[in-house]
Amino acid sequence: MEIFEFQNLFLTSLKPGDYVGFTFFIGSMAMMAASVFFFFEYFNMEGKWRTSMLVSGLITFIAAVHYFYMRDFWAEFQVSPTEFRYIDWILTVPLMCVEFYLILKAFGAKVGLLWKMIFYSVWMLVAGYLGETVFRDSSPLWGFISTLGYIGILYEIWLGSAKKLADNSNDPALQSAFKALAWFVLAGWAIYPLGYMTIEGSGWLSGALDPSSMDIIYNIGDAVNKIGFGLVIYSLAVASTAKMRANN
Ligand SMILES: *C/C=C(C)/C=C/C=C(C)/C=C/C1=C(C)CCCC1(C)C
Repeated sequence: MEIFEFQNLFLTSLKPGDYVGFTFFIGSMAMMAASVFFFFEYFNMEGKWRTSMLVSGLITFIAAVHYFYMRDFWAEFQVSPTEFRYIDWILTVPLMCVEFYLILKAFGAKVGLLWKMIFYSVWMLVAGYLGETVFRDSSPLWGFISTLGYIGILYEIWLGSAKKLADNSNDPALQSAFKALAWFVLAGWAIYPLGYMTIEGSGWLSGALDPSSMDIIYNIGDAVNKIGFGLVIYSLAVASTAKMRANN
């Protein structure tokens, strides 16, 4: 019995030419490796930077666990694992908002800003989920509703209060890291709507791209954004920790 289950765990098949399956497999390994890295680097940081490293590690770790499920689900059914995908996002995107809050906290960020960003994220993801599932035929409408939430987040970090806090911080290291994160949200997160537009039938790109491109696009987006975001936080933490040690 035990041997049977053990075998089952490794019987997931990855067929030649299954590029979506490949990206799920690579994604799960990349997320796992990034988590180990961020968790271990936690010990090299000072003070508040430890919390930021922990959150970076949690983001990739939550993604890694979901990627293991998504990889197997895909291998078994060759169907998008939409539920696992959105459960992952609804946990990890708010944690990315927490990263913004944590780096701005020392410069006066209030919890209200965090909740506002989380609200926009949840709005964006719930609308996207509805467009991919129950209201698939009207996916452009739900994509539009979702985009309003995305614009809310963009507004906060490019023009709104988050941007102002960064500008007023007088900390060049913080400012350049904040700018890099803001670019991830503007350019990196824009990868996701492209994947969404491949929804068969109603998606604007569904004539041009195969529906299976959706998962490849989402998987690329996740690798770029979750690991890239964490690495920006990591470099900021390294620089600030070095400064804190030099001042002591
Ligand atoms: C780690 C996961 C991340 C950073 C996921 C981000 C997801 C988005 C920015 C999704 C955005 C969408 C739209 C703006 C419109 C179409 C529907 C979505 C949900 C794909």
